[in-house]
Amino acid sequence: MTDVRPLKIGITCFATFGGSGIVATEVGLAMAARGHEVHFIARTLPIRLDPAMPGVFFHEVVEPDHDVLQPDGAYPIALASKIIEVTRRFHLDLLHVHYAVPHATAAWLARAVLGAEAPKLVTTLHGTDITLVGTDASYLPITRFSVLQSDAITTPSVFLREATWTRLDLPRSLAITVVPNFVDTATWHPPAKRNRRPLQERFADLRDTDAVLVHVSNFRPVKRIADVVAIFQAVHAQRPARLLLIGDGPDCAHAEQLLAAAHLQDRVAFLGRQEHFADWLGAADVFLLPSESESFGLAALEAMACGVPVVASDVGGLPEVVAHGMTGFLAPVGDVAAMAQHVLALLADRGLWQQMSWAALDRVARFFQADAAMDAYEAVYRDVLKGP
Ligand code: GMT
Repeated sequence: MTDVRPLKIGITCFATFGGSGIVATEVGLAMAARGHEVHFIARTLPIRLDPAMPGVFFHEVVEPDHDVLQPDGAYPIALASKIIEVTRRFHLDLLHVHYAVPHATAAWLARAVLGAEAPKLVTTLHGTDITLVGTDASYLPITRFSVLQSDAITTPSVFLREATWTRLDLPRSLAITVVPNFVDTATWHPPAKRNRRPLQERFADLRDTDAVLVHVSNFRPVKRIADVVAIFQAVHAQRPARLLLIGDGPDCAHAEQLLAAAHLQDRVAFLGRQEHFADWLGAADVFLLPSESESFGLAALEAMACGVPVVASDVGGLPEVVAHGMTGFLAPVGDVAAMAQHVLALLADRGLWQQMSWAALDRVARFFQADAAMDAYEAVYRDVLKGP
């Protein structure tokens, strides 16, 4: 008989602007909507989390104020302590942690303390936890150990599953379930009518014929912001264009410098961090994601859900999201000339653009629906709870 009782689920994630926190939050909210009780355990309220939703609880991880710990911080210990406290108070069935270190590590510690009362552990890996942090020689043993302590492991792409087996030197017999990231098409959809008014408010001299390119990220080196600028510069040299930059991070200032040096600062709007940017995507022609590495590329999926073709790097999990030649174009990492040509081809041929826009919507509807992802995660949860 299938076990259908509502579960008590603890979710741990980074609360900052970033794909892993967003996916964790959306999973938690969707599970609560399915009748489960969901406890978010994080340093701050994760973005996009509505703690007023029935069945959703938020538990803040506060690092104890001990002088001796001040200089070094004690976040993983504080997190493990909070997991212990929440588990004991609410009798959690399972913990679903997002991003290997320190979350799976803290969960392992909490479970060791909890012993027989320990909840099951599901770890979702997101990308840089394996490709960057996890393979840093000093973190590798702890990442590998923490991943191995999980009752179930998931990745958002086949690429990341492969990278996890290879880079952590794990046997392929170790089950890793691929659950692709997803979008809620009630939020991420094309506008009923293309509305350029918000653009006109940003750019007083905007013309109807100006092309609009968008990039969304955390502006870290892995996103290759200089390539975003170079692609935009090459496109703008051929036809008037505007660039919307959404998000914030260490490479924002560098982008500003590059744009100023190219005398393009008036053609660009820095919109900062935004929780919901579907309206901006609704006014866009092409989404740019020329990353160095990307386990999935959630921002590209959100653009596709809004009917915006994507031009991105042919790397990591991006080919699993963007179908080259159908919902956008892929080019080798760093090949800004090819990416600019792809953008220009899309801008020059409205028929091609429309075809790709529809294909993007169709691909999202077929492969990246929230409900299908929730069914997959629920199946993982039920499976681990059946185990010893
Ligand atoms: O995009 C980032 O660098 C943030 C990072 C994160 O950990 O929040 O995103 C990763 O997880 C997302 C959700 O699964 C993926 O869509 C991103 O592709 C992935 N980033 C990288 O692999 C660089």
